Amino acid sequence: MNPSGDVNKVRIGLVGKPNVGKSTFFSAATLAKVDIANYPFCTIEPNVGVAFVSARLQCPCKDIRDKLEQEGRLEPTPPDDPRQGSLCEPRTGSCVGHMRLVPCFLVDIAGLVPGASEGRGRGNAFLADLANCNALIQVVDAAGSTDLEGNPQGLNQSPEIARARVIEEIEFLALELDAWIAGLLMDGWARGVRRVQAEGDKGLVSFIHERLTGLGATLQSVSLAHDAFRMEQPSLGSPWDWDGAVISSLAVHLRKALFPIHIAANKFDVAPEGVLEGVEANGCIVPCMADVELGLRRAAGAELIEYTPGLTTFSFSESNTLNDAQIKALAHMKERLETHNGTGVATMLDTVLFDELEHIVVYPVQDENRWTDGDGKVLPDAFVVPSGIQAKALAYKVHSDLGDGFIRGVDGRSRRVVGADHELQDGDVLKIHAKS
Ligand SMILES: Nc1nc2c(ncn2[C@@H]2O[C@H](COP(=O)(O)OP(=O)(O)O)[C@@H](O)[C@H]2O)c(=O)[nH]1
Ligand SMILES: [Mg+2]
Repeated sequence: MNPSGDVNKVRIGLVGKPNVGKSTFFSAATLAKVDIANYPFCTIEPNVGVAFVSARLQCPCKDIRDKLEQEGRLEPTPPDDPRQGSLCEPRTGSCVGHMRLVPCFLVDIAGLVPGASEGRGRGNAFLADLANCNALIQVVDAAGSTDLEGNPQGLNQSPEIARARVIEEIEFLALELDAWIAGLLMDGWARGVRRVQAEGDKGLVSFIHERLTGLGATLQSVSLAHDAFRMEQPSLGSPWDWDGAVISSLAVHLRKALFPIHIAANKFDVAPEGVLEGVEANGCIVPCMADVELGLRRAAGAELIEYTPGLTTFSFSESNTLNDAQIKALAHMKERLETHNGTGVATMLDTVLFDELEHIVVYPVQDENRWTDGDGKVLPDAFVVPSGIQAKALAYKVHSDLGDGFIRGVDGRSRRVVGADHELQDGDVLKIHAKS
């Protein structure tokens, strides 16, 4: 899959049949008391929002504070500090208690209906939306309370029925993607196999690659999928003779390589116990309660409670008096939060961004001593980038001029000079020197 829009931001798509809680998940995850003025195109596309995800490591402003305190230049954080010690000045997102929030785009992709691959519903527009994301989360109804079209089937399902529905949902999206990929391949198959005659398997792989570049296929991913397919079916003859069924099974391998689908097992608060036992996915599976997360974030926004997304509890604000209905609703949410170890919404995004996509957070600065930008702002930028990114590639993400003129980097902690191919680690602070 490949990114679009702001190439520096990860784009995560939410997909699933109707009525599973996609829009609820989207609203909860994108509801933040932060200015989104920096993301103009989010207001153009109503289904695109910014979700703030907590960096896994403490913000480097912790190092600054520790050093200043040691040198006696700064008093320890007072207990009533609203920023709980943070010293940085994030341009986007925020940082409290050295917990730095970094942005990623979230897209609410409606339109998964049976036959999407044949053009039903939003058809190709739907599939193109999927291909435009760096990662996909399929929201499923873990309670089994809806059928494939989203029609309510009642709560209190047995674990067996709910599990069967969840498996059916997961397979349903996979089948649509398989059919779509198979269709793209069959379209030019005759032309493709002619190249096999001339170039052998290599020709086939590059034909598939060309057909699927719009889906973010790389030569390497296609080649791996092709090898796995050949291993599974070693005695196939020439691609000339492959029928639709064979091409479809090749499409399955390609789909697995191109579209890992991470599962948000939503409505977990009303799901029967053990529903996810034995359920398999081509990605991670995280139990979620999107509506609880939405309720908590709204209550926190209204300053009724203090709640940090991702945590397993919250506290009531002292300053606000609650009416009986609010107390009852919040007590109910608190109980659900504590029995299920959090709502799963923040965990889901954290897992997809950092484990599945293997991204890290790095901090480019202009002054390697003070960790500031040209205006003296402390650690203004936190970039979410693929793990193993090299110094010069990061320079390009900051600004193309900085990449073109790259001379060297300086590691903010060790003050060591690093070259263009220096690989960055999570939490690194880097100064980039470039010809201007
Ligand atoms: N019990 C429960 N209901 C939920 C949860 N998340 C969403 N819902 C409800 O599911 C219904 C469908 O939600 P919506 O976000 O509109 O689904 P979409 O069609 O997939 O976008 C709404 O009535 C939500 O309140 C959840 O975690 N638990
Ligand atoms: Mg919706």
